[in-house]
Amino acid sequence: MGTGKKEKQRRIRQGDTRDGNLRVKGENFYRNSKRVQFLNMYKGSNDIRNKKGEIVRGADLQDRTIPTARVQPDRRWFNSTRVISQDALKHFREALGETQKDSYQVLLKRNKLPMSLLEEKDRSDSPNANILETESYSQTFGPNAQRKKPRIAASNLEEVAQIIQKDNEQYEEKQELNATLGLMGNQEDEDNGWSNVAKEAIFSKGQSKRIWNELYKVIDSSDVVIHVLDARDPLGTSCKSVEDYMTKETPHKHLIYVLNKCDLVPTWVAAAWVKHLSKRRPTLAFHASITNSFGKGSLIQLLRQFSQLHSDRKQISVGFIGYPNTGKSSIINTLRKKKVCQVAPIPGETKVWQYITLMKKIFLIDCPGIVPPSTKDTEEDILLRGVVRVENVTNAEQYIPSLLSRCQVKHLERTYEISGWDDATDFLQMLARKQGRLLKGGEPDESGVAKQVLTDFNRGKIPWFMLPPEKEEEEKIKEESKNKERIKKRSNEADETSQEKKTKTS
Ligand SMILES: Nc1nc2c(ncn2[C@@H]2O[C@H](COP(=O)(O)OP(=O)(O)OP(=O)(O)O)[C@@H](O)[C@H]2O)c(=O)[nH]1
Ligand SMILES: [Mg+2]
Repeated sequence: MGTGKKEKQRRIRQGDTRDGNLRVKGENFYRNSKRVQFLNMYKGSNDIRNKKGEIVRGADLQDRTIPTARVQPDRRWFNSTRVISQDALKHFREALGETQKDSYQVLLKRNKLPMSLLEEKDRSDSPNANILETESYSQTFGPNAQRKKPRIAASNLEEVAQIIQKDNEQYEEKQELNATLGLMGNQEDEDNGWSNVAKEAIFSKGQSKRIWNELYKVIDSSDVVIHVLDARDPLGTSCKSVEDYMTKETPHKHLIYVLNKCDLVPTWVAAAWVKHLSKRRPTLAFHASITNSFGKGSLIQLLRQFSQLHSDRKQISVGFIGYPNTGKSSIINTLRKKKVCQVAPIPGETKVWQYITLMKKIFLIDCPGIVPPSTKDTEEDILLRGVVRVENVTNAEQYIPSLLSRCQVKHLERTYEISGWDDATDFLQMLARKQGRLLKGGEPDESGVAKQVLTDFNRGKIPWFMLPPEKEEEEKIKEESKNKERIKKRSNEADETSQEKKTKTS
């Protein structure tokens, strides 16, 4: 470091030929005010004494005079600064909780909100007693305490039994959910060589670990998940456990229903189902067909809206999930107006997930069909949802009675042009004779015909549909009133005839 002259010498010596306004070493050796203040702190730290050696003025830190300074009274001095009053918290919870639960509203920038405040702890698992929730503090403790005896949850044995039953049901539901949520608890039992029910292997289609892994891949990579339902039996083809999983683990993903195959049911049934399902989630009616579709415009419009919501992203992915054979791949083909996914009238056509570009900003993901394992579903339920390939079923005729119970007689009569059967066996025999499907010795080929009927049922040749719960009740009430009217008419007629007889005899 040196003065300007020395510095110039050094640069010449070292061959530094740069010119311009270079900062040279030691160019500015003046101290600025901050530095001066800092150094004075050291300087001024000595006390000043008089000749006798008494301190006249103490060093800075030895000074005894009390400065006039006041601390601002604020509760932040005494507490964590992240404090919110109970009222404000309650208000926040109510307002945001409502928005979060409403599937028609979207919370943007959720990670900037204190979402953890919304989650109230699951009290059922915590051993802490929450006395103050049932009794006020002053009634429980202190001189005015009124609580003498402990409160017992049940007053007699019956109530205890009820409580236990309720707990048990909750526990079983939880177990079932755990079994379906990828942990596949049921499967392990089967690996050990035993299971609760003897089930044919084909009835576990769509439940394998491989398919569930595909499902999780699809859910993980999509922002919008479209749950495809069969309009003929939407409740049967909905996967409750997957929905529960999504609301719990991925609440920020949008889940909507698409009611496919609307062409196979009357319009009023589709409308009733849309009304029923819309209470839970946004629902669209759809008919997948490349040439003659329904609902395509509104679905694309909805996807566009989602992509606008996430305009900060480069693209959004839309996953299609649902039971096998509900038409997930067909919907994708319809949206693209081109055959981009393999489609077949047999379940399990799509084997692995597949990415398809719909627009620059919207990607679609096709997923293999999944079947949530459930202990409640019977084999008939599974078969009649079109989950299983009919040709692999043994003794197909055993499922015909439940099939007949789901269809109306007039539809069966119209489809097969036969009438007047008593029961399922009679129906099959009649049909076999009509179609000339006989075995050796003139025996009707019941199992072959049964398989054909099942296939027709699943492919939509036989019209059938389930009604939403509200409609079902309405229909019941209507039928009851009709029956009553009929009975009234009959009794009136009987009265009239008896009166006529009386007049004749008199
Ligand atoms: N009538 C009618 N049939 C449909 C409709 N959508 C799909 N299908 C038929 O349903 C069958 C199954 O369609 P896919 O698209 O292969 O079903 P998927 O859900 O992809 O089935 P997996 O890949 O096995 O899970 C096909 O034969 C389609 O022609 C629809 O809206 N109306
Ligand atoms: Mg498919």
